[in-house]
Amino acid sequence: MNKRFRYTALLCLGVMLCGMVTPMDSQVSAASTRQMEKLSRGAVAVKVPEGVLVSWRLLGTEADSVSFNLYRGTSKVNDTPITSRTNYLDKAGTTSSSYTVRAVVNGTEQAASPVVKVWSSNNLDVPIQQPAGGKTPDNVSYAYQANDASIGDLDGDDKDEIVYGSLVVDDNGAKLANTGMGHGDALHVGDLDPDRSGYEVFKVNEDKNATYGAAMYDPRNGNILWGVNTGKDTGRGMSADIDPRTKGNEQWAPGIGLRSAKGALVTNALPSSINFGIWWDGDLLVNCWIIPRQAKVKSTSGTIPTRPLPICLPRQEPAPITERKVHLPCRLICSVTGARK
Ligand SMILES: [Ca+2]
Ligand SMILES: [Ca+2]
Ligand SMILES: [Ca+2]
Ligand SMILES: [Ca+2]
Repeated sequence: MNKRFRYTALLCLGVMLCGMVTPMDSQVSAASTRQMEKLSRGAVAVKVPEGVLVSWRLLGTEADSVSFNLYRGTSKVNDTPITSRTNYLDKAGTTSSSYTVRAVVNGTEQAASPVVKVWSSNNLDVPIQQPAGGKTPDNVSYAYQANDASIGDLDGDDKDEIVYGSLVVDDNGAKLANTGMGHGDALHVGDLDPDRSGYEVFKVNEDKNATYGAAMYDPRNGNILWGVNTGKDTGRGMSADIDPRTKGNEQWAPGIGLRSAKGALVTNALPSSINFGIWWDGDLLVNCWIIPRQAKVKSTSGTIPTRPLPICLPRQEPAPITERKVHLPCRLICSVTGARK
């Protein structure tokens, strides 16, 4: 059951936060020494054509063996405890329904979560506060943008480092690493290669003279793990686990094809989107987000392709790339109301 996928309803939040998708691993180890935020069950109920989809968090402190009961008012919705996911489609739900979730541990139902009502809209705006700019000590002007940086504990010392372009800044403000390859329009930080300890960064580079138009590197020291020379401004790049045939994330960008976490060429056929990924359909593979729709990553038949094929499906209704740029939904897609495991 530890392979089960638990997720909340997709919430494409209108947060203009970040130009870099940062699929950090949200799994929390109970043994971690990092301070854990005390989170509620985080239930969310949204109206869908088939009823009401209710989703909730699996807490980082909960065992894989936990199951759940879902209540609409005082009526239990599910026949047997929900064991395979943290969401449930209540076909009898309406916009006036309200829900609670109860964990079941060793056959005993736990306390009910706070009551939640069905959202009046299936999206949630999260406004941000942009700090004012200023001058550095050496009198250089600066301003903040919400897409400036990604963060994570990259060196394992339980403090967060900052990834800013090719630079990695240690938690004390000192340089931790720098690939020296300058600016890029997209980077991804996470455990992209589970065979290597720690996190990896996959980044595309704008400088056509950069050694690599796209490269994966170790953020602890800037060492390039693999890269592809494209000889051009490589303005788009994605990293997500979209193909179960190769372990860990796949990486793709114009001019590099689809690459495994080790940099091996999987196929030259690029997925139909190089913008965003999202866990959408309840399994462990990431789906590509294409405006105004999301496309399944896997074969629509549910079987694993036996030969290299474009992985993101469907590819019909292609939008001109300029249109896709204009219609990017937001700068960051993430689960802020739930958790996956
Ligand atoms: Ca750290
Ligand atoms: Ca550090
Ligand atoms: Ca790794
Ligand atoms: Ca994979």
